[in-house]
Amino acid sequence: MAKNKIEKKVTNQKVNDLQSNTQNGDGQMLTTNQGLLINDNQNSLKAGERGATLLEDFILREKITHFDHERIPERIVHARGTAAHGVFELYKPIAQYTKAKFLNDTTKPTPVFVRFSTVAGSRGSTDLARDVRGFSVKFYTEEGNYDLVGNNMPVFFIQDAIKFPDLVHAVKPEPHNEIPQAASAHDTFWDFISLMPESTHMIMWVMSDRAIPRSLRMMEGFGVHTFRFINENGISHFVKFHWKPLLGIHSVAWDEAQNISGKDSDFHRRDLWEAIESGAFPEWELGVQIVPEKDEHKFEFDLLDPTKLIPEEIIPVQRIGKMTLNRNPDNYFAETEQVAFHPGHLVPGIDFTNDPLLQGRLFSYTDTQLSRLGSPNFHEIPINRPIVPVMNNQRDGHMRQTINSDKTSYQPNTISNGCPYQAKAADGGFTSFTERIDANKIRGRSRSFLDHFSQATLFFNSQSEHEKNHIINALTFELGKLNSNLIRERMLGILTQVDPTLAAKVADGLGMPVPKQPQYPINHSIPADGIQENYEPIKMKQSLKKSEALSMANTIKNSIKTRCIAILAANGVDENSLTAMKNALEVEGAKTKIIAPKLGTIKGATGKEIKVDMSFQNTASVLFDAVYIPSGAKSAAALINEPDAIHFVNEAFKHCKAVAANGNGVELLNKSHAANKTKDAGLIIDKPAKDFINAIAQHRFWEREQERKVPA
Ligand code: HDE
Repeated sequence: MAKNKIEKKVTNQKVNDLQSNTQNGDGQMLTTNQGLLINDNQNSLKAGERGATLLEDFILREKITHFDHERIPERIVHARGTAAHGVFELYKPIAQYTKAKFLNDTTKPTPVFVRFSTVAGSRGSTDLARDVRGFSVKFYTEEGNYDLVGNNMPVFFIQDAIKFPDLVHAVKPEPHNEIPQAASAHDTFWDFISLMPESTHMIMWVMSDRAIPRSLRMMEGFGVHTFRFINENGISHFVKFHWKPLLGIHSVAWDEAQNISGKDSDFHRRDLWEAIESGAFPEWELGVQIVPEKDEHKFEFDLLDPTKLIPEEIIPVQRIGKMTLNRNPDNYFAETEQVAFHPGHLVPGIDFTNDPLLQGRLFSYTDTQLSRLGSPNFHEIPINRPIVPVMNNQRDGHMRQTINSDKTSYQPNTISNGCPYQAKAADGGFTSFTERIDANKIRGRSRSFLDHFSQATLFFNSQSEHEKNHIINALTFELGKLNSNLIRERMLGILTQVDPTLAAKVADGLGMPVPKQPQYPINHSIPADGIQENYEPIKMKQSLKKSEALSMANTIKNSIKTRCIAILAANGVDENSLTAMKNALEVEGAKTKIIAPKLGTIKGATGKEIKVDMSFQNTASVLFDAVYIPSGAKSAAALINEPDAIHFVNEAFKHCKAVAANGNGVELLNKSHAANKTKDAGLIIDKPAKDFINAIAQHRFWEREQERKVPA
């Protein structure tokens, strides 16, 4: 009798309640996927000790079959990514613009999951490719998931979604030999770009240092398109989204980027991971530029054109909240790889505009998840699940997780009392913005989209001298890699429309004359009015000549938090000179590593043992932000005898980093290309730690590039 009672209890309990979804294996025995305990995980089942393996070995077959199917198709674009969890905290409600609850409640932080990515390379490609970075944020709000799927550049290459497959085919490795990986410096990319004058503004960004960030934590993010905010009264405002990093916007040098790709192709991924592990949580402020509906046409460009930005001088960015990334994923595949973003994951109070690029994206993202994640049930994967219940009549499909226990899977119904029922707008039901549309159905482009150069010129003119030089060098590098002179010539023609000096300098680097006029493709884009002879790009009035916000030179430079400083030392190093600087740097939040000729320990001048973090064999100066050489006669002499130590200093100097030396440490400096550069503000010789700290906060001394070329 008693036994029966227990059995009944077990049968009545829902199986799901007995199941667990997380597996960390702690203290557990090995099982098959059916929960069978495994007794031997070393040997397959054989006919005799040396015999053939038996087909009946279901344990072997289950294990290998699962392994064979471990990979899923990588993303067509943005395949290489890294992600983190965090929270978004609102500063003050913005009910005047939007009814979105998470933008009105300052008391509840909204959980987020953020995935950063490069665009062109495959999943295993290098982090430091010259490329746009994806910046996708999933807000798990109480009204469902809201995804802000943006980039680290505020504009895009093309104006219409129909060109996206062409763009991506052009930038991906060339189809005949799959070369080059994660690089735009090849014929097909520039062939396409030279025929797409609308990409010129974006090209300025991609050739700038924005395309080689020092850290994912030190780059801006942008929603790119103009979106809409809708308030409780149904009033719409246009909005552009910005993410502003609290560590400032910083980049590396191009030569450095190429070296990092070899020395540590996971550089950005590791940097993000380590910062979060160490408690130095990356932070961005969410900014919005707001344009009232009535001002839609008051700009010198079209708000719907994704190749244009709204200069911050014209519409300031209001900072409305802060995002902090505070937890690394537990499992790369389950979270970072399986997360599925979509610009169409909206909440009430946020809506689209008719930007033709955005409109195309709204189709693409669900479609891509179907082939990548293999099922319309991708929203059930834990990382994609909203924090609110999902109630609808969608059913079944591959890998369905939900066990719907009701009888009805249709609506309206009476059997389930009409449930789940439609939400009224007043109860938070989503309603699209009522936009008046009265138009002919046409395949064409608005004439207001034909200004392809004014903002490219604005961007170039807003750069500091060194940033301009980097753009010129990047274009010379990329176009120099081409096999086709015709493509180079077409690109030079386009550059003449941005800035004559830019075109002249790139042409000079390529050993080519500047073309007299650009050649535009025939039938490139036919304006909506169909007057074909007017399809050529036009230049509109651009009243603003310069925008401070577009130059990284104007970024915050007041902190050395999370910067990595190399301390070069060998036996005989002066312990005080080493530890005083090390401590001073660490107090400011920097990370230091002691680098010596060999791993293990070194002995200080007074005999104290000092642990070595890295040796010249397993690290490189490109992985650090600054270098310090402490005093100690024996140590300096040993380092001078170490070609790798001199190379380390040369490279740091070449990449315009702060380099400090005290006492005998200066002797090593004098053997390097940094020798006798007393006027260089980034060389800190026999000065207190605070001078070095201030120099590191400047990030780089780019002016050094002009003064002295270092053959490192
Ligand atoms: Fe995407 N894009 N995109 N894109 N995009 C994808 O979706 C697409 C565009 C962006 O971390 C894909 O899930 C089309 C602009 C990011 O998982 C795919 C068009 C911007 C990510 C896709 C664009 C972006 C993607 C591939 C032109 C900046 C990575 C995998 C109409 C605002 C998301 C996936 C992540 C990913 C399509 C243009 C940003 C194929 C058709 C503009 C950050 O659906």
